[in-house]
Amino acid sequence: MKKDFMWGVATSSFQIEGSNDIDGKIRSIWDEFCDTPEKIKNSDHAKIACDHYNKFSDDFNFLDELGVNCYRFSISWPRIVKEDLKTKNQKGLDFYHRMINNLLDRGIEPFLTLNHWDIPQIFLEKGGWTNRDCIKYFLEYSDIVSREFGDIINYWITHNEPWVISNCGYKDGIHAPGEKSVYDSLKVNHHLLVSHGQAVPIIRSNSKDSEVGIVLNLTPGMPASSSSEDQKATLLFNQFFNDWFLDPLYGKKYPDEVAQDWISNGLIPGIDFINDNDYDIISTPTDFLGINYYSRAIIRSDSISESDNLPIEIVAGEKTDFDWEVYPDGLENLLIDVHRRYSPKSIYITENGCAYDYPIESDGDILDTKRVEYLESHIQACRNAVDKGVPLNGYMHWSLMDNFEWAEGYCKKFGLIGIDFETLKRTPKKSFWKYKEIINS
Ligand code: IFM
Repeated sequence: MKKDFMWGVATSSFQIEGSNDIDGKIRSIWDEFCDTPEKIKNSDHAKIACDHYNKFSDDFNFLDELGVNCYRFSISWPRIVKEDLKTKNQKGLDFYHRMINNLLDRGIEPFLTLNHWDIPQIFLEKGGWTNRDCIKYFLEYSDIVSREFGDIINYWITHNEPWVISNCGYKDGIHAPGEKSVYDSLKVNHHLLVSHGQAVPIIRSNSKDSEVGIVLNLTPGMPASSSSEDQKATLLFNQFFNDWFLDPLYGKKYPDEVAQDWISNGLIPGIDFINDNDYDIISTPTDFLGINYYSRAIIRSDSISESDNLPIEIVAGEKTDFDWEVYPDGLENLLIDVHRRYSPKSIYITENGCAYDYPIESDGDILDTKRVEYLESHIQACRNAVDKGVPLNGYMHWSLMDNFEWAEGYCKKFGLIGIDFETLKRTPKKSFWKYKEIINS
């Protein structure tokens, strides 16, 4: 890897900070969702989470120990504005000043994400992402944050995983705000992408010489067999999951086949929410693409019966606690494919990780051997892609520590550091020491 390769870990505000109602923070859609019965496993909530709000400096000692040179985090929008979504809440901004300065003092480069899902409840009440008029509030927020931190932040991310925001939040209803409409989810996608394109020049003008990008969760689909039905289903899956975002961000239109499929199945009346200039706005050039990679998807068509289809040729290998297959080759191939088809100037793996729950041994260790294997094999996949010419400039593991995994509460553990959520004691796992060794070598 290059000498200046970015090695880091990633987190997000709502998942780790806690202190959800102090220092002037207004309510977020995730506070609301957690308070709604039966939305979160075990009725978990994030009022304390990892208490990172109070413990960030101790947590950053672990970054020093690891030897990372970057750290990806997100700003909580509801912390830094008042109910009018225009007036700054200085106490919230001051928290992030303390945090960022703490990182900079350690020589660690902060990657700042503006939207990692915990948006103000009042934004939703004004219409939220389904209402095009609400884009202006996100731009206002982007302006406030980039003015405030423009001279100290060099890496900006507009949105994290628009696919998850729209599909889990507006189509499947399993994330806040819990809506279930295919049409609305597509509108949300579109407005997220337009707001991204409009935020880029605002951030650039407030933060000269910085790099600005967006983060997509990409999951390559592969046909379960060579039948034409499985091939067709795979094409539609890839257009829905990956190309729906990559195509417009890199100068094309939304992919047609999947849109026609939704229309002919009566799921949507049409794609009638695109204004004249939108494609130009969405494809505003960026400095990097952030890719979150966890797994691949093996696609089996449901348009014919199993007995009429060809036998399955690809079977998923080992799976993590989230039931996501461990498939490092998918990362190498994805990087090569994205580079070949879209040529982003620069790519960062902004998330990659696995959910495994391991107990604390009697000597105090957490021997998460499967995470160690996952880490090593996926970093090797990155290395292979770099050797094949992909402009991959960094790898950030998800996540620094176990945290609030959205609808799954605290039962899915992604951390390099284990957290006892009763005592908040931190315990670096075997994978933590392995990652340190990899970075140092
Ligand atoms: O925890 C999430 C994160 O917030 C976004 N990307 C996927 C992670 C694991 O599910």
